[in-house]
Amino acid sequence: MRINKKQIEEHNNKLLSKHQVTFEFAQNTIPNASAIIQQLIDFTIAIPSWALGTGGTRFGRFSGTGEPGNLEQKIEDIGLLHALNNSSGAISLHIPWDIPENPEAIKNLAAELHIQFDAVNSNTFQDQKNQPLSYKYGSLQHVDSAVRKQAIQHNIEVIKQGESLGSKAITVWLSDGSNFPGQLNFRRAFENTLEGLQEIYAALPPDWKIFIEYKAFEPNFYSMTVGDWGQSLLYANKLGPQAFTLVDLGHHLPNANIEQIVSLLLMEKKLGGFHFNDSKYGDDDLTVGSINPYQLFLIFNELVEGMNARNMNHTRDLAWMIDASHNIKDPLEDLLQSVEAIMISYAQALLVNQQGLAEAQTNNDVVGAQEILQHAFRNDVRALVAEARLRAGAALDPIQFYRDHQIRAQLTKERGSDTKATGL
Ligand code: PSV
Ligand code: MN
Repeated sequence: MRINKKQIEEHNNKLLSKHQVTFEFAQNTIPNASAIIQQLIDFTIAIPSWALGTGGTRFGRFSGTGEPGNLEQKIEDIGLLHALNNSSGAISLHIPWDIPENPEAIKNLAAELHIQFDAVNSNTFQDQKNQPLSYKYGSLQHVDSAVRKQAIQHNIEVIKQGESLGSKAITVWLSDGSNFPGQLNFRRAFENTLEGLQEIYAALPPDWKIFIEYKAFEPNFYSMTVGDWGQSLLYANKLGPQAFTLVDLGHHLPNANIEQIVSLLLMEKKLGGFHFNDSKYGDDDLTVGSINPYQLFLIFNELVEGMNARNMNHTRDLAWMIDASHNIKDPLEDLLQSVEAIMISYAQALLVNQQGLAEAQTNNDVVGAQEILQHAFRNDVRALVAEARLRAGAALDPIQFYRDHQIRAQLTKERGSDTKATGL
C-alpha cells in the first residue's frame, strides 16, 4: 500500500492550528530555529530490513499480522515510514535474511519511494541451510582455515550484492568468541580474524567503507573477539583508511560512557556509524530513547560537537541506522517512535550553546556546563521536529496518522495474517 499526499494534507490540516501554537512558542524561544529545522529535514536514518517483522526472544516469538513477506514488501513498509516522517529514507539490508534476487527491480522500487541503500550486513553468526561448514565455533576466528575462507567468501558476496544496489558500506558483526576459559587462544583468534578482515577489506570498492561492529557479550559469554571499541579500533587501524568502528548502543557493559567513546572515535576519524536502540540490561534492542533519553542526547551532543569540529556533513559522513526490534509492539509504530526519539535528540543537541559550554569548561565552571546541557535537553523540541516534517510534506503526527488510517489492518488485508518477516 501507499500513502498519498492528499491523505497527509488532510491529516496535517486537522492538526495545523494546534501545531502552530507550540511551533510559534518554539520558534520564539529557540535561537536558530530555522537552521535547525533545515538540518532536521536533511537528516536520514536507515531502517534495518530485519526489524520490519515482530522481533522475538530466545524464548519465543509472537508474530504480528500483515508482516512483509519479501524484500519488496519490506521496502514498501519503509516507504510508508518515510512518507510519514521524511526521515527514514534508507534501508540497511541483512544478507542472507534478505537477498536482492532482482537488484534492478529492487532499486527501481526503492527509488520510487525515495529510499537509499545504506550499509549491507553480512551474517556469519548463523548456519544457513545447505551451508557446507558450521560457524558453531566462530567464523573469521575459526581454527580451521576452510571455515574462515567460507566466511570471507560470504562477506565478499555481500559486498557484491550491496554494489548491485548502490550501497557504499558493509557492516561486519561477528559473534565470534568463546564461552569458557581456555577454549580460545585470544591472540590466535584475533590474528585469524584480522587476516580474514584484511581479505574482505581488499575486496572493497574504492568508495566503500567497512564498519567493524563490537559487542561485549552474547552469544559468547566468556570472550568476544571484537568485544569492545578498543578492539574494533585496533582492527580498523590495522585495516586502513576505509575501515571504521560501528557503535551499537546496546553492545556495552553496563554504565559504559558511550558519549566519551563516540567523542574519541570521532577524534581519531574512526567513527563510521551507529546502530541505535535502547536497553536497561544488555543488548535489549528496545525502542530508541525509551529507557535513557538523556544518554541519547549526550551522545548526540558529542556527535554534533565532534562532527562540527571536523567540518563533517551531519547527514552523509556517518551511517545512521536503527538496530532495534521488539516482540510486543507493531514494528512500524516501534520504528516511528525510534526515529522520532533520534530526531528529538539530534534537535536538542543542535541547540546546545557550544560556545558557552566551551567557556564553562575552560573556566572549570562545572555548574554552568551542566546548566547548558540540561537546558538544551529540557527544551521541548517536538514542534521543531514536527515542523520539519510539515515542510517536507510528511505527517505532523505519524503515529496518529498510522492509527487513524488503520495501516496495519490494511497491510493485513493485503498480505494475510500469518506472514512472517525474515530476521531475528
Ligand atoms: C548483534 O547483536 C547485532 O547488533 C548486529 O548488528 C547484527 O547484525 C544484528 O544485531 C542482528 O540483529
Ligand atoms: Mn547492531
